[in-house]
Amino acid sequence: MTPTNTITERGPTEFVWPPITLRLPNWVGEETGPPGGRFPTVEDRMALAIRLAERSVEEGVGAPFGACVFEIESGALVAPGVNLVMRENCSPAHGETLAIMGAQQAVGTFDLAADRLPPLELVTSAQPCIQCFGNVWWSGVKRVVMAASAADVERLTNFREGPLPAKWDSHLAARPPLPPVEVVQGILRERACAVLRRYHELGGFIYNAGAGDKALPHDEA
Ligand code: AZG
Ligand code: ZN
Repeated sequence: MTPTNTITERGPTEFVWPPITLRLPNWVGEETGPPGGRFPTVEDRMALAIRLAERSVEEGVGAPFGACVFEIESGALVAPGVNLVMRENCSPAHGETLAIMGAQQAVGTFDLAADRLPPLELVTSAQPCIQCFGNVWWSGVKRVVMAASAADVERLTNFREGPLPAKWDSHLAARPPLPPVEVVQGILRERACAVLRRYHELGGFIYNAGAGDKALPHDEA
């Protein structure tokens, strides 16, 4: 296997591995406006997350998922995310995970529940998958707002969302000694499902990493 990245040589035995960088496409800023922009209602916030998913499909960037972290009270946008798995060759680069990572960089801490911060939420066009469930768990967001369910995603696209706990939302809602994460489901669900359906109709690739050369387009996945 030939590595695609270059290793910087420092000496005969010492090397620095290349940085790991994930860059959101420029059009994300066109959709979001600058950091701190206000999105007063939960529907306003979800409309943005879904628009990011929709634009991902239009731009052919990848999977139809968008998410954003907001301040719950003010509705100020902290960070957006879109799915960059294929574009960045990075299986963890789901929309929700990118939004959480971006928010942590924006506020300068790994803990989005830090005392100095206002309560923050993740607003996502689709229910967090098994990976993003874990990332939500460890992020410090106080609320998750979602549109399409994991069942919608699997039914409409054939993306596989992994074996989530049956009561995933109850696990978030009560998790002593950590504070609860409120879960709000079904906001603008039909609009999010329409984007998932569109991706399927356009023959969007269903990567489901782990399938190796058997990774197949949606109808055969
Ligand atoms: C996915 N599900 C969600 N919710 N978000 C992503 O970015 C995904 N990628 N694959 N399944
Ligand atoms: Zn995910």
